[in-house]
Amino acid sequence: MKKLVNAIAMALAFTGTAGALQAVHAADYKPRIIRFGYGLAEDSNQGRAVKYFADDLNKRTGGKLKAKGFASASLGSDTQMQNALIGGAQEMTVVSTATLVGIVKDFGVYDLPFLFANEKEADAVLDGPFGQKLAAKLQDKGLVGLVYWENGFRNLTNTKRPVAKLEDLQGIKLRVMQNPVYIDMFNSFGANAVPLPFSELFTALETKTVDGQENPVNTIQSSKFYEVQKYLSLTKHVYSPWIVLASKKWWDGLSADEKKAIQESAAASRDYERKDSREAAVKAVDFLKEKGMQVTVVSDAELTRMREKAKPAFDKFAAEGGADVIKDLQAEIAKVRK
Ligand code: KDG
Repeated sequence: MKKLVNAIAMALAFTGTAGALQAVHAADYKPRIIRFGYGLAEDSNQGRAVKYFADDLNKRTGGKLKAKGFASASLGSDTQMQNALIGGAQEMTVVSTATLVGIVKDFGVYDLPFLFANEKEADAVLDGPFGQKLAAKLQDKGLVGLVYWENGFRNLTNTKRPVAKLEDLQGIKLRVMQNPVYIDMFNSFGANAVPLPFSELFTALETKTVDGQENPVNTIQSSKFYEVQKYLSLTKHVYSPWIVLASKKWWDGLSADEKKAIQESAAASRDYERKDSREAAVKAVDFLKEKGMQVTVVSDAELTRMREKAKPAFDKFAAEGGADVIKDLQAEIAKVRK
């Protein structure tokens, strides 16, 4: 009897596999190589998520769609890769939404300080109607926004002094992303904001072209900024999303099955990346302390002062056409907070 049960189980398993294989073969997948460029190191939360996406897509399409990750801005900076996608010279990338403001200005809303209180709010808004509607605006510009990943809450580092209050930022040359909200915000804090591409940041810190920078702790760890930065201040001043992009020129040539497979693998990679990034962030501060960084937890009172100081940056973004998108985003956040 046992032998019969085993035989039936084997037959069912074989049928199941055969069924899955049949589904893959029936789907309209052509053998394709997908160049997926990104800015962080291969051994980073960003690099691990690109690998996860590539493995998942390869499996999902029976080896037909092969994404190849190119780490450390080897295909160019965020803006250079965006332009390569628009021109059809590269298929995919993942970038900070902050670098998209030259293409769709409304993405600057994500750079406003102290918007999201936690990851739950960020996930709900980014994956909900607001985030999807904003991503859809990229289509007219030659880009397809697939999913958001988590870059994370941003914190300050520098070589000059511990930053526990606004006055400690006075005169510090602080590298920021090439984005008017970041430039205005840190100048209003009393720092000297220096916009630079991420790919030039480590060298700028090493040569003391700038005194400091601000990024999530995962990036401070994976980009080894602890080798050239002494002081870390946990401000969590902005929640920074990454967005996974495809070239619209390339995307429009894909079959419906190929688009579906890429969208499913992108969604699976989003869930993996957020979990991986949050687990890594919990351990990153202790790692950075072990590497000799002096960590300052900035008080809520000081964070309130920073929020007030950043108001001109907020108001300027609103006055320059951002008022509606700020209102819409704040309404979505309020729904999650209820
Ligand atoms: O390529 C780097 C980007 O993915 C992102 O990490 C940018 O946060 C960023 C920064 O500070 O430039």
